[in-house]
Amino acid sequence: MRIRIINGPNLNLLGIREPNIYGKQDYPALVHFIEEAASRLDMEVQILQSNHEGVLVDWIQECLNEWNGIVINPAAYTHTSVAILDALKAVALPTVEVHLSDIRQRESFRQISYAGQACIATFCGLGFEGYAKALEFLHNRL
Ligand code: CA2
Repeated sequence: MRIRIINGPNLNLLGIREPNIYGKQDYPALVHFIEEAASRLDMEVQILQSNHEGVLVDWIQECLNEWNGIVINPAAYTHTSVAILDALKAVALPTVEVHLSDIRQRESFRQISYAGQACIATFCGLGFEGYAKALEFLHNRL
């Protein structure tokens, strides 16, 4: 099973600030964590990160006929991007949304998720573990 993992803006800066919200570990540690979780489940993953909305849309579109599912943390674009929502709807692959923090308990503008409307599950507030849960969910589902 081949899963593309797409991370949005500023996640590459993990660990440098706001450790109380996003944890102390950096982005390479997140990549390592996801690779270990995928290997335990015998899943093939490709882990990508971009700060650019259009690049994220391109990566979602490319999944068509190439990948079996998507795990996405659109970061700030979660709360603004109809383009990402439309791309997820267009490819219509099983997609799981992940957020390190619990966006439901934060500022009101973070409580709206456009991308989440095209996702079959959401894991938020679990830190890195949310990515492992997302992979397990897709593993059981596919
Ligand atoms: O909780 C999440 O995973 C988020 O998707 C993370 C985003 C935020 O905009 C979403 O509302 C929730 C932020 C990504 C990283 O932001 C940083 C902020 C300060 C220092 C380093 C990273």
